[in-house]
Amino acid sequence: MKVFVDEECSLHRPPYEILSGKIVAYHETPDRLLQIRLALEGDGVFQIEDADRSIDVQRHALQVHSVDYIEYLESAFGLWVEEGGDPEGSLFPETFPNAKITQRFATANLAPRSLAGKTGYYCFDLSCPITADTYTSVLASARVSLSAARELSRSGESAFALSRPPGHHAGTSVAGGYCFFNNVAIAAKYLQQESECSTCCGIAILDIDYHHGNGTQEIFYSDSSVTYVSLHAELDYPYFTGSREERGDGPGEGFNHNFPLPFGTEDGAYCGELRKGVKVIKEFDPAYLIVSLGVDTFESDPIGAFKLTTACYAEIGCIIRGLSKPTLFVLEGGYDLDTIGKNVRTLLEGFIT
Ligand code: SP5
Ligand code: ZN
Repeated sequence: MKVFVDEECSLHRPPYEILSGKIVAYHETPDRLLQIRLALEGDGVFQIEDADRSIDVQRHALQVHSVDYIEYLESAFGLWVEEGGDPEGSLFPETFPNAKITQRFATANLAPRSLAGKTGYYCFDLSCPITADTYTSVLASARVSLSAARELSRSGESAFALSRPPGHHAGTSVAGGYCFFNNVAIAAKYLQQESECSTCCGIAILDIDYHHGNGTQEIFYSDSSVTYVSLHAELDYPYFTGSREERGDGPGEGFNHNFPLPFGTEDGAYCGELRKGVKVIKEFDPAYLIVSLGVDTFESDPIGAFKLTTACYAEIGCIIRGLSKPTLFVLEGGYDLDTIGKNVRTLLEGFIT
């Protein structure tokens, strides 16, 4: 299997985030990519390939994200430094446009004109600081995803996008949960455009990250050509999305499927729910499958609370293979550096063998 990479994915390196009121070391680090790459290379099972630098990433990102959001991400850090921000520092929001203070007022749906206002408007938590290198890595991450998608559309061969920052929490106009561009959504739109019949090119997105992919759900919520299936922790971050009742809207009704699971979920129960999700995808019969691949479901993950073992990842790979679809795997979360490489490799090997 081909594995796509781009060294610019490792430039974004914020020193800290704020969780539970505490300044903590940033969980989503470049070492995550390094550990996975070390586990995949060396014995010829996986072929590492550089992403194509000539891809116009912004043009593809515009199929998913609003132009004002993209322009904000590109320009925010420079504007902040012009206002006196530390060139070595991180731009964080200080307020958010909570609907309870904005929704009754006429101007409240317009992007604020101040940089501080925009920084809260385009973000929903304190895990997406913007540094000098952030946008370079955001582009690189989507480029890796697009390069792997292109491999899939040209050869029909399944591929893995080994990229960061991750994407599934990023919505049309909002960053959060370490995510800025929604790499999976950008790949899905690309695959539809490349296919001979874009309106009938069904795509299934299977999200097995520990957290609900609120961004991916939002982007395709009214879209009947993309079915979104997510297994995630019921009572954990991002807290406001991911219930079973969220089934899609308008033409997209019935094409969004959430499987919220309890804290402490173990291998057997997880695979049982995964088989239900896979059944939904089988009935949808997509042209392509995209997997939001997070291994923060592992028992020793520092921010997840499921209890999956490494053996379970082999089973997950095998269950996904049962769909017999050209499959694009895109990295999302997984924060235990000692096991992330082994777990990703075990899942991909379960899929190919
Ligand atoms: C892509 C991805 O996996 N993003 C996850 C972002 C999660 N951010 C909030 C984490 C909340 C952690 N709660 C602390 C529990 C410590 N035991
Ligand atoms: Zn996650």
